[in-house]
Amino acid sequence: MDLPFQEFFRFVKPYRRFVVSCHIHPDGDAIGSTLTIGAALAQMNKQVVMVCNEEVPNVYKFLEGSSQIKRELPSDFIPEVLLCVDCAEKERIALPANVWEIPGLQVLNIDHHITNTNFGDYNLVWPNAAATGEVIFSLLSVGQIPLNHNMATALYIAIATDTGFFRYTNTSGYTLEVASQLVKEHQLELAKIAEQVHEQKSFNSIRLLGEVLNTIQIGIGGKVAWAVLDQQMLAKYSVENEETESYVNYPRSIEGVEVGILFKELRPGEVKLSWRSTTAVDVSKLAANFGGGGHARAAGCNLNGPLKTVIAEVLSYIDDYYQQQCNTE
Ligand SMILES: [Mn+2]
Repeated sequence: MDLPFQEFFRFVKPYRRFVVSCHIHPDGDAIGSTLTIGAALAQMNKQVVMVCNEEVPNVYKFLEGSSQIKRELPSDFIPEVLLCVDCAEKERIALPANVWEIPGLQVLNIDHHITNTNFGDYNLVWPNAAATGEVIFSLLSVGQIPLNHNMATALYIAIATDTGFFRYTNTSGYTLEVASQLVKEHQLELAKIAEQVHEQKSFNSIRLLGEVLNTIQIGIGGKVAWAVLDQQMLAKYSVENEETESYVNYPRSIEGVEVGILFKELRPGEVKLSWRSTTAVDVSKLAANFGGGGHARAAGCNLNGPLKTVIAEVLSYIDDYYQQQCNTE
C-alpha cells in the first residue's frame, strides 16, 4: 500500500516510541536520512532511538547527531514503530532479525530503490527520487516540519553522496531544486562539506589504492576494466571498509570503459564485486545474474570461490553479455 505524504503524518500520530534504522553497510544517504527523520520525529514529540548495527563511516561522523546512533536497540526500549530508511528489503535492515518479532510493531518503509519489496505496513517508495533524502525532504515540506541547519546538512549529504555529487543519471532537475533550497535556506558551506567527504582519506588507504591501481586490466574490446583487492593487500594495510568503496571508480573512469569492477576478496573463498558503469550498461542486471542488485550505474554482488576462478567466471559472463548485445543490435 502506498502512503501519500499526509497519510504518513496521520499514521505516526497515535504512536510514541519509534526506532529509526537504515540498511547494513550504511552510506551517506542511509546515515543522512536516519538523522533527519530521527530529528523530525523528535520535533513531533516522539521518543526516537536511531540504530545501526555497524559503526557510522568516519566521513559521516561530522554530521551532528551521528554519535547518537546506537549500535543496538536498548533492551528497555520497546518501539511501537520501526521506520526503515533507504532499505530495499527487510533482510538488509541494520538491526537484529528479532526486531521483526516485537508484538504489534508497525513498520514504515521510506525508500527510493526500484527493487524495494514494499515490506512495510505502510510504504513510501519513490523509485524516481535520487536519494531517500530527497523523499524525506518532500515529506517534511508537506508536513511543514521545519528543518534546522543540522537536518539540512544531513539531507544534503544524503542527496549529494547518492548522486556522486550531482553527476549520476539519477540527478534530476528536482534533485537540484531540493539541493538549491537546502543551500540557500541554511547557508550550507558546500566546499567544506565536500572536503569532509572526499578529503579525509587515511594515508594507508591512498597507499593501498596505489597497489589496487596496479592490478587494473582492460578487456572485452576495451569496454570492461577491473581491479583486484586481495587478502594479502588488505592485511598489509589496515584500512576500513568504507575507504575502499571508491576504488572501483578508477577502472570505470578509463576512456572507453563502460563497466568497471572491483573484485575484493573478503576472505579466502568469498569475493565481493562492486560494479560501476556509464550510461551504456545497466550493471544492476549484470550483478543480479550473480544474486546481487543495486542501481543501473552502481551495483554489487558476492560470489563464492577462489579469486581467480571468480574473475574468470564473471569476465566470461560479461563477454557473453556483449556478444548477445551485438547479436540483437
Ligand atoms: Mn539511497
